[in-house]
Amino acid sequence: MKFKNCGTTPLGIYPVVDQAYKLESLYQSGITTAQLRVKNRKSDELENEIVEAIKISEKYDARLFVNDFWELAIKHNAYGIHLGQEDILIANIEAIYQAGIRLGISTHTTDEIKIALDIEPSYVAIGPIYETTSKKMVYNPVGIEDLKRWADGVDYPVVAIGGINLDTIQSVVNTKSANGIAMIQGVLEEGEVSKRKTIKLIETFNNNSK
Ligand code: 3NM
Repeated sequence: MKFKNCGTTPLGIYPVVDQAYKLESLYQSGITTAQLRVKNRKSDELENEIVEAIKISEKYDARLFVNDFWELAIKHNAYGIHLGQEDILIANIEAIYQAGIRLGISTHTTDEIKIALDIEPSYVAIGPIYETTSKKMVYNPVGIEDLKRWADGVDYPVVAIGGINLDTIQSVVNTKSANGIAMIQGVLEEGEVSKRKTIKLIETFNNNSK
């Protein structure tokens, strides 16, 4: 099938947010890729959040991936959709492809990577690189060495995720394996977007990935 690529600019620092309004200050700080990951919301609120996130992202010409809600993402012509391993079993992959929407897939093991590669996605996310408290995890952290090893076998952009923040990012950047580095807590301070942290993270990514 081969899903569309995400262009030649690396995905870079890739924040994952639960509310659309947080995108504005991220994009103002230089972020070019983000994900809207909404959990436990009523359906009308959910759709509003998705519409709002797409609108803000278009204003900044940013690459927004909608987590899970692929039907709403198709309806509102999102740039991309991000799916986990359970989601790819139930989502209509063909419909996403036909809509011309990019697709990113989460993986946590080499077996899951094989499953993702069969779908020929726009990127493959590998995680959790480090321990994370942001999501209940049944997997051990992948670590830096396996990230490198696994990414070597992946002919698509790799997104590293899980426990990456200002303290840990340098080791991930040093692998030169990550086209994108996704994070929830890393860009936040007391639950709100920290422009200071975001700008530092972008600098660290850019200084080392040239
Ligand atoms: N997915 P933080 S880890 C949403 O490994 C998510 O698939 C992961 O949050 C995976 O940056 C994760 O705060 C949480 O650790 C990432």
